[in-house]
Amino acid sequence: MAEDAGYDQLCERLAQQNIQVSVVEAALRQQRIETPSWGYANSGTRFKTFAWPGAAATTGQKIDDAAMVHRMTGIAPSVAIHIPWDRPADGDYAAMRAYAESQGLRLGAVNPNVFQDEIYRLGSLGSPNALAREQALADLIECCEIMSRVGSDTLSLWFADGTNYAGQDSLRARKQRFGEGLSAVYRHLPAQARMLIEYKFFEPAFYSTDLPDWGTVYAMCLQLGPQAQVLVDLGHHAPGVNIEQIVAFLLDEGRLGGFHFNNRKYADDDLIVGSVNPYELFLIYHELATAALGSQAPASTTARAVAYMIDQSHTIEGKIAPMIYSVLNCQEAYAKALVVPHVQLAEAQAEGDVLGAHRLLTDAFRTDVRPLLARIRQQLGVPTDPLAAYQRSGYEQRIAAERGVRPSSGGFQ
Ligand code: PSV
Ligand code: MN
Repeated sequence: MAEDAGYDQLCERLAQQNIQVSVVEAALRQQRIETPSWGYANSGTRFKTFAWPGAAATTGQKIDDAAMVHRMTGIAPSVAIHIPWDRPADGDYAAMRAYAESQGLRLGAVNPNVFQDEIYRLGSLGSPNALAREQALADLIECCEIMSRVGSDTLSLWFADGTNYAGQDSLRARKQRFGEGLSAVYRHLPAQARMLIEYKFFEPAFYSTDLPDWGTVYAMCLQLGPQAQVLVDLGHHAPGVNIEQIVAFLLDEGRLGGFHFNNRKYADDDLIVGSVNPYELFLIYHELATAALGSQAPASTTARAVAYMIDQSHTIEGKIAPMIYSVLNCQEAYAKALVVPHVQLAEAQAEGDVLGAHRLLTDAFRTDVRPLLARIRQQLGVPTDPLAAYQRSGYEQRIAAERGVRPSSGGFQ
């Protein structure tokens, strides 16, 4: 009842601001967030991994958990895979895909791991060791083939490459090796597929990182071609960086490929997205929603094709519940971005009404969109309080009893 009153009040306010509720609701029903297979397995810090009872130990279990997140939220219908962590022992990717589909899920971005083999001590594509570069290329090309087998159109690349000490390697040579390596991978991309390239300013390399920022990756993408786009991981910037401005720039240039959502206080903390800075998440969604609802190409088409993915590894808060909470935080941020009165905002901006424009935006951020989200969840046929429903479902207790405590994970079974 209270929810209905809240919903009616919100609709009234939106009508006054000439915002069509049907457009907002349709956008929310179409929202999609991909969850990461690695987020369901045990992982930790460099100090300790606290094994969570029932955490997924096989790719089959990761798929089961991702499917549960989708059943609770209705907007997380795909799961990203990481190779070799999710490589099937028998190489049967068709079986993996079929299993995911039987659980109502799609396999999403394929993430090659070219950072854990011994040969990658000095890097992968940027390594001074030609054998390491060859191995990396082979691993990356394997992922292009896996994409075709699992029906994925997204190759999501992140490289741990860099140096720890000044003088350790030639910075220009590393740049050139990356240019050559990425071009070779680009030639193996399946037709219509995209290659999303992630940057990170430090870690695990501490002196230089080969792809440290969006500008470097953007320049590489321009050389590679239109199928190469930039992936923004919210944890991969120095403190204080204006991420929404990076998003706006890349949208306007048609080169924003996707997101790895998470939140950070200090470095690449991998915390629940929106837990530290929900305002930043809202401002990012504001850029995306403004572009997607508008008609100015290439920003509008680019915004509509963005791959929204979560990249989080929870260490002490469980696995599935924090993933659900993360999806809900993205949904709430998007809903708030959708209730920004764009026409009035543009007018205030054009008039140079600094405070007026700012207030329009912050009023939208302060709007209680929960009654609207409850309505959307009813429309999607999922619980109105997904987190509470998950906690009541008994799933957590069941997987803890069935799977036990398994410190490591890997392989589709
Ligand atoms: C690296 O910090 C990263 O963000 C990359 O996306 C990896 O693929 C992922 O985390 C998991 O290691
Ligand atoms: Mn990432």
